[in-house]
Amino acid sequence: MIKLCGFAVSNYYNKVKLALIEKNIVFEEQLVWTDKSPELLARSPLGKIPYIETEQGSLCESAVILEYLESKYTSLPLLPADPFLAAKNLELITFLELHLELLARELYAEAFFGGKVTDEVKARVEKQLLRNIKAFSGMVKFSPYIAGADFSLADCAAVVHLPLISMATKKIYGRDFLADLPTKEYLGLMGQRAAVQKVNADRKANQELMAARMSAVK
Ligand SMILES: N[C@@H](CCC(=O)N[C@@H](CS)C(=O)NCC(=O)O)C(=O)O
Repeated sequence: MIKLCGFAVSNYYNKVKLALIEKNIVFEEQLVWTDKSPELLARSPLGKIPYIETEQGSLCESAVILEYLESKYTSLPLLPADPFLAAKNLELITFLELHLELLARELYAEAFFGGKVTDEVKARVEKQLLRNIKAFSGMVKFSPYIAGADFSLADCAAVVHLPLISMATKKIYGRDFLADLPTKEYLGLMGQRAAVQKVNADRKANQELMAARMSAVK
């Protein structure tokens, strides 16, 4: 059985978890904090989560994990059958993660974890993020799913990343940089899915666990 390892506050963890649930794959979860233990580093060389355990060994990097799940579990595909359309779907995910989420991530320390981000970083992220969101806006469909008429892997990514980008930019710059996109309607629609409801409920529970763990360390 597939074991999904990591913690449910993580957007990348939840992206994989959504795909597992939507594809009706039997899996179990193992709570792993990013403590950089030798056991973790043996499975995920940079100590990042998520990773999965399979009968053949472990796999890290959520994009690779999703590709593996798509090719191994074919009965409920989350990518179009047409190779070009499948690639367009993956293009959307890569673009969102590389050019939006990874930039917004530079704000998370201050936006979510009580840390500080320098004015220099804030100014650079603002400029690049606004440019990249404009480009991203030309790629997304929201009709009603992010890549078109069908629920797909791109939705598994969008549902977990878009709210974080909105929250982080609201917190740091006082306005939601995604405000011109129909994210509210989209996330409302996604919130009707049982898989999304489960992932969100588990995230909230894990958030409390994480807060308790952090205050115990202080
Ligand atoms: N590119 C990775 C990103 C994973 C990632 O950034 N995970 C975060 C949690 S959301 C993490 O493990 N952070 C701890 C660290 O970087 O040490 C993926 O797609 O799996």
